[in-house]
Amino acid sequence: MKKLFLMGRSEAGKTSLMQALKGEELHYHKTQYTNTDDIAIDTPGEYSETKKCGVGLACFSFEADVIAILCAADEPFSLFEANCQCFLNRPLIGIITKIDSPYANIPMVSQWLINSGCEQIFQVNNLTGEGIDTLREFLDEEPARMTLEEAKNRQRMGMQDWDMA
Ligand SMILES: Nc1nc2c(ncn2[C@@H]2O[C@H](COP(=O)(O)OP(=O)(O)OP(=O)(O)O)[C@@H](O)[C@H]2O)c(=O)[nH]1
Ligand SMILES: [Mg+2]
Repeated sequence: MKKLFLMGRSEAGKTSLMQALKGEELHYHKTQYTNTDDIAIDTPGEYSETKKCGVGLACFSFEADVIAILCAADEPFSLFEANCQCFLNRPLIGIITKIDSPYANIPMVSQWLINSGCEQIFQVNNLTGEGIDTLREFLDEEPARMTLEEAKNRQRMGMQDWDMA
């Protein structure tokens, strides 16, 4: 299973998504620290919201196979600028939560995530589990393993490590 790294503003639904992926009943738990000892790496929203902590996101992300920017469908603006994938050496996906919100604007949030460089976008409702299976199937695919030499060759050709050679 691919190890997922979650970043996004506080209350976006990162911890709820982890609980939904594990098939747990949702229970509120404010994330206050980051650890790698779970199916995904959950981060406090404040890391994404605070410039001084933001660099920690890049460091922690190296423990993961895939990075997700998580945005709730009813967020008023995106915290993440264009081409965020440039500071990450991992594939970047977007996850839109709270698709059930009466204020959801999925086309707008999708566009933000595309602008930020997300290769794929998933839509989920953590409360009902809608969309969770599709995300789980994607995560269940084993990440491609390669040698350092193979990775360096791809980089020399201007490719991402995970691009098909
Ligand atoms: N309607 C709806 N509510 C959701 C959904 N996902 C999460 N929530 C609610 O949003 C609130 C915040 O969820 P969390 O998962 O704690 O958010 P977080 O991103 O982990 O927040 P921090 O730990 O502060 O970074 C909780 O009350 C959840 O029940 C969703 O898909 N739909
Ligand atoms: Mg949390």
